[in-house]
Amino acid sequence: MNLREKLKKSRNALSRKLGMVFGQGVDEDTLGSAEEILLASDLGWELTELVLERFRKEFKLNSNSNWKTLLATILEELFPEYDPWIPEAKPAVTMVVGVNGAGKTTTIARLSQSIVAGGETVLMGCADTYRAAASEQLALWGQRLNIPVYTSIEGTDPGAVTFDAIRKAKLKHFDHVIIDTAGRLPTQKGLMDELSKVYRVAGKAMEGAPHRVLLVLDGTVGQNALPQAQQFMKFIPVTDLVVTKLDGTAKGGSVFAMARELNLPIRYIGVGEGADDMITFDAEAFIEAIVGSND
Ligand SMILES: Nc1nc2c(ncn2[C@@H]2O[C@H](COP(=O)(O)OP(=O)(O)OP(=O)(O)O)[C@@H](O)[C@H]2O)c(=O)[nH]1
Ligand SMILES: [Mg+2]
Repeated sequence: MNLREKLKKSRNALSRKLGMVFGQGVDEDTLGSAEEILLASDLGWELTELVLERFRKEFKLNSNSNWKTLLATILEELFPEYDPWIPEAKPAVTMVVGVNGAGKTTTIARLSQSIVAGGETVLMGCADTYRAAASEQLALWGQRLNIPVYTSIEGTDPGAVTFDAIRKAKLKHFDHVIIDTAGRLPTQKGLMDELSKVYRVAGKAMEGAPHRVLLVLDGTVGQNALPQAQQFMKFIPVTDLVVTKLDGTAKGGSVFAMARELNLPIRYIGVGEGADDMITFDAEAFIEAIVGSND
């Protein structure tokens, strides 16, 4: 996959524009214009100021510094190194949560596909029981990718489906089970309590489950996804982040703010609607794709 191409909008908004501004050199005037560009790229106020401060310092010392190298260095320092997730339990239970339409179901399909490609087995469980269309959507992915899906009829208790899916995965010796949940807003208290319940029920079906909780964030929402994410984290112990739809936005800079503010590893990013349009997040590659050389 050509990540640069997929992240073109963000690269144009950030790197190309900065290139035009810094073509005249880095000074107070051009830093003022850079501020606008960084904010428009959705880096957020705090990070924007941090970047500008580092630029001021560096260019005072050495006016011949390379702004791209410097920016890439600053951004890379924002991402702590996280160990890869290596599940010990079998089945390893992953629960996927997030607001409506964030890309949860698509993420589950893609993740399952990559697990199968790696030679392991996975059961996709649908605890989004409010809409018949939700289980149909997951079932359709299952058919397309040839991956088994556990669903129940509309209106079933999401906890019950979660319990049964995990039990089935255990009984049939699946390596992974991934539980899809209904989209919800953190302001919907009843639905958020229900999510906590699904989480607890998973632990009853299997000790230690769920072994990870992925919070899926819509990249086109950018900075505004942050307060929502923080609310989710109050109800359920989120362990990892997924940022989707980064192909459709110029706000790729928000990924840096998400990593910093939420202090959780970003594991995957979505860069398209297809089954292959998700990649394991790599800070260096991501930065290279949006800061890298000009077109
Ligand atoms: N362009 C683009 N579209 C995406 C990406 N990920 C998901 N989508 C689209 O976003 C829409 C919603 O995706 P779903 O996976 O159904 O989202 P969801 O969170 O399961 O939605 P609900 O179950 O309704 O809460 C679909 O049209 C997806 O094709 C992505 O990385 N890029
Ligand atoms: Mg869904």
